[in-house]
Amino acid sequence: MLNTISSQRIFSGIQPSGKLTIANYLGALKPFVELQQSGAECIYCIVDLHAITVWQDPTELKHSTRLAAACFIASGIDVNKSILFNQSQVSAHAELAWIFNCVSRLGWLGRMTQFKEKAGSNRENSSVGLFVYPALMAADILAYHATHVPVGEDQKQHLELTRDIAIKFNNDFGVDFFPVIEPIIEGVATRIMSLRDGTKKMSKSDPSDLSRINLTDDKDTIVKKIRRAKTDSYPIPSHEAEISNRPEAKNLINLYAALSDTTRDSVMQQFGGKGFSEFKDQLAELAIECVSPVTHEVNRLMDDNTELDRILATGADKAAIIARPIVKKTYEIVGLLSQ
Ligand code: ATP
Ligand code: LTN
Repeated sequence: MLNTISSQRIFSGIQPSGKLTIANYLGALKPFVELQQSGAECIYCIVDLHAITVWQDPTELKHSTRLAAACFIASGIDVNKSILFNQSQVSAHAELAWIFNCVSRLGWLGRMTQFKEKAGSNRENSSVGLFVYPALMAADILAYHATHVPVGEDQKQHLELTRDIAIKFNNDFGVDFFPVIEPIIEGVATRIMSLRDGTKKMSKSDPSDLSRINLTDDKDTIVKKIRRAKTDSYPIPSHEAEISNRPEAKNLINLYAALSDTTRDSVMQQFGGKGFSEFKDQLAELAIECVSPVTHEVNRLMDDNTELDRILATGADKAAIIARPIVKKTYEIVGLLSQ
């Protein structure tokens, strides 16, 4: 897939809702870099407007936004090849989101599992922004007429909604204006699970720091977190058939496969029948090998906020040049008078 899409426009986003994790790296940043290297036009966005759909401390939000930018660059995003910026600096996102709020149906948004999970039992008290989150996400993508969107498995439903919004807009107004996007969800790392609970996805906003490996964790912390990762009392499975009701074992095997660029099968061939202790030590080594160079570069970049802010502002200027005429044309199609 990756080498057949060099003439397409890629868009994706990551929320600055905490410190980026190894799941964000394997499920998003690593494929983002591969796409950049394939020669596709790539636009990557730190989606701060999405982050504030749940409470964010203002000082921490600024820090997390710069930290996310540093993680993109440290992972290999070259700001001279790809556009990197934060969402709130390009007003096209919020403007188009309003139009899409008027195109989306309440029923569509009410079916979104991310909303149900994040709102939990306290739905009445969740923000309206959290409910219309997917319409803003559609605006992010369609403001650039992006064609392909690399994401982890958890975003599949939101991308289907983006397709529905594009189709409904085009039908309602009798135009062929917004593209029907293609998701890119590939590889073994599209759904890395929590280290504390193999049925929950690893997430940067999980209250437990032990549930994840952050891209800023040092070596000792990584070793500690992997040693403490939940497992069961059986040996490591040897076949796919033995893995289905063992979510924690499956997750660690997946993580190992993703970090060593191999398949689950070959990991099971190597470790099947053994205990978890030696496996965990080797897994920790692989995780350190992956995370350490990124951490080192992130720390260097975070010493210079002015430079990070300059990079994001330059990216926002480039992004706005693409998005502005698309929003202008959308207004015209809808019948809004504008200059
Ligand atoms: P939050 O906890 O604040 O919801 P998150 O850690 O789930 O955040 P996002 O910013 O929502 O991360 O997602 C950024 C990208 O990382 C998306 O493409 C998403 O699909 C991917 N991603 C997030 N979690 C995982 C995971 N556990 N495994 C693989 N990919 C993931
Ligand atoms: N909803 C996504 C983040 C996100 C995104 C996007 C991803 C916001 N806008 C546009 C791809 C394209 C998430 O929670 N991971």
